[in-house]
Amino acid sequence: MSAVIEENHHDDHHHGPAKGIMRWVYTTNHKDIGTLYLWLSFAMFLLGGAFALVIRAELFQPGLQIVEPEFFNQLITLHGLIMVFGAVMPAFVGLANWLVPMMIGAPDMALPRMNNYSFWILPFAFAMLSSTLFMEGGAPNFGWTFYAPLSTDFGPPSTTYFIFAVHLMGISSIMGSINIIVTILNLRAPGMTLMQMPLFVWTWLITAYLLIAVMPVLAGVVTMMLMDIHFGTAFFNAGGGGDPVLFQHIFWFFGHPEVYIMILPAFGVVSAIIPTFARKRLFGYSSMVYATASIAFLSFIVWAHHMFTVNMPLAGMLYFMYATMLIAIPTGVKVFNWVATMWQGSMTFETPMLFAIAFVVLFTIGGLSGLMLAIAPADFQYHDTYFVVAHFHYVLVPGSVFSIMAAVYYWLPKWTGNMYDETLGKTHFWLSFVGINILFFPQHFVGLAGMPRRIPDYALQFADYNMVSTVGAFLFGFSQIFFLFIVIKTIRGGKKATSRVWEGAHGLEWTIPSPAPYHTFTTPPKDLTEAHG
Ligand code: HEM
Ligand SMILES: [Cu+2]
Repeated sequence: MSAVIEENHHDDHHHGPAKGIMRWVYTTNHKDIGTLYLWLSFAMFLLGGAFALVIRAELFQPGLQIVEPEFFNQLITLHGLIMVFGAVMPAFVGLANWLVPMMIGAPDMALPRMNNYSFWILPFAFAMLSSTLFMEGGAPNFGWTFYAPLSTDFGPPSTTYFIFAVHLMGISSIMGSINIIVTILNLRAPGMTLMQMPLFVWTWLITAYLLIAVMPVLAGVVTMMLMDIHFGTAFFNAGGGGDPVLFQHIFWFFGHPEVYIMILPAFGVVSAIIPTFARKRLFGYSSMVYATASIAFLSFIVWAHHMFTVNMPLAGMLYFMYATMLIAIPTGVKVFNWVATMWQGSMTFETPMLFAIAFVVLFTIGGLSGLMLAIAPADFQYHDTYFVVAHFHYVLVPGSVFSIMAAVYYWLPKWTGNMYDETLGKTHFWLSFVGINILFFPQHFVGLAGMPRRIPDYALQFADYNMVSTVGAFLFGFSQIFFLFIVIKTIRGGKKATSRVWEGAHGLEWTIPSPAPYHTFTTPPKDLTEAHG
């Protein structure tokens, strides 16, 4: 084993990191840039979470007036935008930056300087988006889906800054995706074929293609909004010969693949963690790869399941209903393979594994409510209710966010050289697990009973469930401050981590010391036996 470490480790050709703040401004090192993305994502998660807690406080009881309805709309809009574009997406790009080069045995990302730019655009984009709260007329108030003509004809003046911020985020994502694709296709260690890559690398390769395909669509629709607002066009204005429903088609042609952009990398993370703590190779590696590719393909052809109530032709409704149900098949393959990997494994339940198992169980709950939403006639009842809010939070929070937390606990010892405190980790897990289910599970029922989303007040019969949900929100919210404490504590010190860290782990990143040296694999690894689980 140490021979493999020595073999794969010698990188005495390079100096260490520069000193001081300028290190982070000028860095082109994939590990530094990974760290920057992860901290930005955590900051955005806390900001988006704070907005969510104010919303939940307002919804604790009907008739409360903690915030004005107008401001409530702004908070919901910014919460959705910041959580999706500021928390979840940058977190996965951060993981890709840290892990992809190490997992394929490459010295760095293929385009290091572009990597620096891709990151440093984001703080400006989110500063601009958040500062709309303090602008005349307030922040965008039309939901994260910013439907026209609500956004174009009735939006606040800050809508233009929102559009600029979306353009910047898109440029960052597209540059980041080009970098990931070029790195994976060109910098793999000699002898590592595509079907030998760790699944996390596969999920990112496919996600990067999705991003390159749909971020320009997002840029297109906000540019058409800009034209309608400032240059007198009428793309989405029926009075001017335009079509408001056209906006929804273009938005969701981006929007649905977008939700898979937030979950495919999570599938990769879970596929790395479960084999490690089950001490068994991943079941059905190639079927996992094909399932990921088919989910990505199907994600392009189902967008109008978000629009069943716009009065589309029956044929269209039937097509989008059945096409959406098809996605359950490759997703089912994945869940089956994770369960089959655990089956008769010698399992241990360290914190990453607890988050990974919770991901499988709770994401499946989110998937099942997704299937219910796909049934077009039933969706007439569910559409724009809290059932939809419960659905997407189950796939996004115990889904994407739990996988990111699992990833942080799993690879933090490799990044810092220190083991985190297992008892604290497990406490954070159980607080999050209980909090998230108290928060979102009751929302299924008020939704089924007809409670609309995006309203600051509601009928009395929904009060009990909302009270419970708000208690869950604060429990979950505060346990994330605890998570921050655990991460900082681990960075500062703790039990030293070995190179392998986890006995059952597989992957080239576990063949180098912990903490991972500033430069790794400057000479391609020869021994690839460890390459994937
Ligand atoms: C941390 C715990 C979270 C809490 C307490 C929370 C709570 C909420 C609440 C109360 C709403 C408003 C629902 C309504 O009245 O219409 C909402 C909407 C939303 N949330 Fe969350 N959320 C959380 C995490 C997340 C995460 C991690 C994401 C995404 C990655 C997310 C994405 C969204 C989106 C997209 C909306 C819809 C916004 C809109 O209607 O325009 N949330 N959330
Ligand atoms: Cu969708």
